[in-house]
Amino acid sequence: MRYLTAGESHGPQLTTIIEGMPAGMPLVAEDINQELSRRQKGYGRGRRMQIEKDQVQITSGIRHGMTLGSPIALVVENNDWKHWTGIMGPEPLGDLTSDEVKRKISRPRPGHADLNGAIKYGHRDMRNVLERSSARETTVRVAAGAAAKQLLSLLGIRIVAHVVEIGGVKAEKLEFSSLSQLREVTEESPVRCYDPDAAAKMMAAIDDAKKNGDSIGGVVEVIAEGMPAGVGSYVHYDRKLDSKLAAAIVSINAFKGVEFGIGFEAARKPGSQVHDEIAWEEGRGYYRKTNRLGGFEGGMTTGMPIIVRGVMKPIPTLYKPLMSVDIDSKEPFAASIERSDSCAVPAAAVVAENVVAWELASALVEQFYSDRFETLKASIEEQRSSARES
Ligand code: EPS
Repeated sequence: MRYLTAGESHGPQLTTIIEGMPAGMPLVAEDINQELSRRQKGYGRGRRMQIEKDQVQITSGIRHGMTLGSPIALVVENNDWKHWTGIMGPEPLGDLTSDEVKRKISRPRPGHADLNGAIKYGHRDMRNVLERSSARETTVRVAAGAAAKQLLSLLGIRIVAHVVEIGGVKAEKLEFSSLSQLREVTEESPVRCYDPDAAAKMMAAIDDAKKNGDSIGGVVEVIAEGMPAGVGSYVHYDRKLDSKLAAAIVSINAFKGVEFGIGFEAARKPGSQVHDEIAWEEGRGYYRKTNRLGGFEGGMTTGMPIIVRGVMKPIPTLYKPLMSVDIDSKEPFAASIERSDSCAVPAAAVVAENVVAWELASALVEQFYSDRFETLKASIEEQRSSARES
């Protein structure tokens, strides 16, 4: 499966075209809208989220609530577009020079794509970069992920993301009884955190950052249960599923790192405290007594829960701007101030959940017969039972 996205943050709409989704899978707009609305929430979001109410339009690939096997096109309109038509429209400038276009940006924000993008494409107005590098694009990545989540859920695979750290405040590793319980609790938390004490401190840290014109980052964790063992590959570097998940996480705007299971702790522990002992039980088949490796061995799933964490840096758009250089005059200046979020970690958790879902669904579709959803389901069932008996 693959997808492309198109669209600028203040342009008319965001679009994605998904290819390779099996035919005969139930999928309706509501499945996608639920995910879009989850992504819009979160303590620390800025005013833009009050303007938008993201709703998908399905313009191809689905008929009478079922996938057809043809490309699925999904569109989400930007409500803010009506305020930006003159600035962002596709029509030629007419009598205006590009310098006279409102909201021109010549002062790149440190940490953002602005300067490198301008150098790459030769843009003099860095709005040409900002508009596409904006995290607004994650709206349709989530829309594509929502379709993938539907596929996983129909195959009995559940996936939940939660926030484990914001601005240096770490959540306690509290036990949860099931992924449904984790989902239920974190869905009610304004920062998507399971630990209520840490959540309160995270919100206070976000308030502080906002008051100081600053921004803060954090860590999100995605857990997926029910993947069959043996998905991915040890024979080809580019088919290792953990590497695909790592790339998906780091491709989210502002994400700078990724770890699986105990992650970087593995560097500090002996092998006997890193690897997971193998056991077998009638009816259940093979399992690991612990899950320190986070569901992967040799680039393939072990059948244990997949646990992947991503690190998000603070958003680079600051009300208290850092110093930069004006690309027209080459004079030092305080970087441009653009309206932004002081913390988008809770929203980014939803993005992480959806991009991981995409990679898992995509790996299943690649590995098993997948033109028809029913046959995909049957081949995965067969793989599950042969893994139990082998
Ligand atoms: C973003 C800046 C803000 C965020 C935006 C990402 O938008 P605006 O420039 O319109 O205030 O709200 O995120 C979204 C619009 C979104 O849907 O997540 C940025 O510069 O990356």
